Amino acid sequence: MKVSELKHSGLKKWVEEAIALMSPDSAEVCEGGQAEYDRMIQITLDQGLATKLNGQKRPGSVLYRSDPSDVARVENRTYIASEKESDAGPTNHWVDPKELKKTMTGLYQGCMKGRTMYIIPFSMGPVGSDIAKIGVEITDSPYVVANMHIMTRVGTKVLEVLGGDGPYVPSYHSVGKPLAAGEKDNGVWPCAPMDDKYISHFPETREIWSYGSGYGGNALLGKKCLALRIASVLARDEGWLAEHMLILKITNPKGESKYITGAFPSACGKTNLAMLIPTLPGWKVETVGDDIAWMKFGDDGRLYAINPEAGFFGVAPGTNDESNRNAMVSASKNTIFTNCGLTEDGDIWWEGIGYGAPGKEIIDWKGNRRPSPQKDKSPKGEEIAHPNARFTAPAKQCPCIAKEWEDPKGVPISAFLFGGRRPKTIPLVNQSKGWIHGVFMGSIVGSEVTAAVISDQVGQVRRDPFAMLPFCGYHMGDYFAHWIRLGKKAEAAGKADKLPKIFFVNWFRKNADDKFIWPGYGENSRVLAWIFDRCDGGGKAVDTPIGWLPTPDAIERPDGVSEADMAEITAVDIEGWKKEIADVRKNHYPKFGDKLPKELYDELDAIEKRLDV
Ligand code: GTP
Ligand code: SPV
Ligand code: MN
Repeated sequence: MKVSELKHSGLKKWVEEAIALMSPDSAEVCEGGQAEYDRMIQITLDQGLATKLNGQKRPGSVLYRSDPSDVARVENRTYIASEKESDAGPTNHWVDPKELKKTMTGLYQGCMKGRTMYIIPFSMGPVGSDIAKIGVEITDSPYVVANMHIMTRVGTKVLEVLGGDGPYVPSYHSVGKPLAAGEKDNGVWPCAPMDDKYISHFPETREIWSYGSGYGGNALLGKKCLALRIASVLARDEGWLAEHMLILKITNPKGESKYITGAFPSACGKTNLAMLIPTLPGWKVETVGDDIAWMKFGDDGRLYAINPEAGFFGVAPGTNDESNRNAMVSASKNTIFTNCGLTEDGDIWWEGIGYGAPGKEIIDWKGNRRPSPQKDKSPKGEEIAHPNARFTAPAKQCPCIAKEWEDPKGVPISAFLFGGRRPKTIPLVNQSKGWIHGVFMGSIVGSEVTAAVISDQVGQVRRDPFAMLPFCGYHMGDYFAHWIRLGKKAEAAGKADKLPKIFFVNWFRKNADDKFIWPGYGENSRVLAWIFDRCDGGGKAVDTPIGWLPTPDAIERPDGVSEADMAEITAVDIEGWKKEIADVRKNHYPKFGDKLPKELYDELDAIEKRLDV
């Protein structure tokens, strides 16, 4: 569709201004649909940026290799440009919005020369539903258009909902690599140097400006930029929650179902938990969402969650038929792979895929020919697939997608899980003593930094409150207060018992040999079953200084976990917790100054006292 055919006058004007600024060779409005998707893929095939995979093995699928500087989110180049620095808070990078817009306008000047501008109308959430939000992304990357087709709902149907004057989040994106006359990408992933990359958010005006990266959350602006950073600000203002959470449906052997959400930092197990195949007989898990949950209160006082996305942008390495068969099936066709290995028979390969690569040679994510790995692991630093290699797959291809996954009403949540990668101290599962204690737990989440972010901290434990450290669009202290306020409101309405119960989980405890003690994946169903029962007032538990822990026999031990192991991961490590609490008091909470809600300091005092036995 032509820009001149746009019926929304504000949108048309905004697009025309962008064209004048960015000087693309041509511009088109995306209409959605298979033909458009196929055309986008074909353009990148013609540019040598994509490889078509073997149609027998991976029908309708392609592989891309990105630039080695452009392989994950760039937190150091991500900005919350609120009017006041104090509104961005201590955990966000801030630049004065006027200054940032000036710098970025300079970068955007002529940035699409030699390229086509695509205008993507997209809906986060089912098109037309009350809870959905509309964005319009302008991009010069057909790779982004194709990914947005899978991850969001795109096209004319969104414009229809927008009508002549509906609200939308205007979102600029450019890879930041204009082409000279006659120049082509010629197989080289276009992006700008690190110091020119900007992932910027203007929370007051609800705008997103992204420049210089073509990868994942930096470029697919519906995901982290809109559905978390901008939406978290909307949620604060309007009394709801926009969270970095998976949503799962769990059904017990009696056929009773509950919905649970879980916030774990990037690459800490949300997709895997959302799709798990229980090892516990008679239990069933189905997927509603694997990364983001938007939750609003219903008239009954319960929190209802929707998944604003339409696809999975999942971590490839470590995914196999044993660990996550549902993800393997989801990505078995019509899937975009990025930074995986390419086998001789035209299929993808990654570390932990469960088998060695066929044939003599494989092409690694950098495009180099290497001997085919016989086993499914490679030495660190010499990986065939980048550790943050990803698959983009339609949610509807997931064999365990819950039938209610697109229900605009959302699903009523019974429990929130918080968690992270913690090799020590944090037990397998711990139930909060109440809402505020649960908010306290969320506020102190710590996790080893993973390859999902470009950072020199990878592998080190950092605090990542509510798994929202890189995604909260405002002051994190105000965010804690927002959570406390919601609990108090429910209490005042006599509906505190309708709030989800809050749990802390840790699948990543290690033993003295640096091996995971808990087998994880499908075996996590044992912990989910305990949580399910706790929500109904069952499940054997002991009251401890840090919360309610399962008795050593409450959770049946999986194979390979000894009685001593189980005792270790369900006990309170008093000394470890004292250090944890001291660290929160000294290094974590003071960051938030007087915005740190008093209730959380009270919790800190109380837990410290309880530990002092
Ligand atoms: P993002 O998409 O970055 O937000 O990540 P995510 O939270 O969805 O993480 P994901 O489920 O993709 O898992 C990331 C990595 O952790 C993969 O390599 C998994 O194999 C591994 N993983 C997931 N669940 C478990 C578990 O229960 N135990 C262990 N040991 N590893 C796990
Ligand atoms: C994450 O990093 O939490 C992701 C991947 O889900 S990205 O979309 O790149 O942010
Ligand atoms: Mn994520």
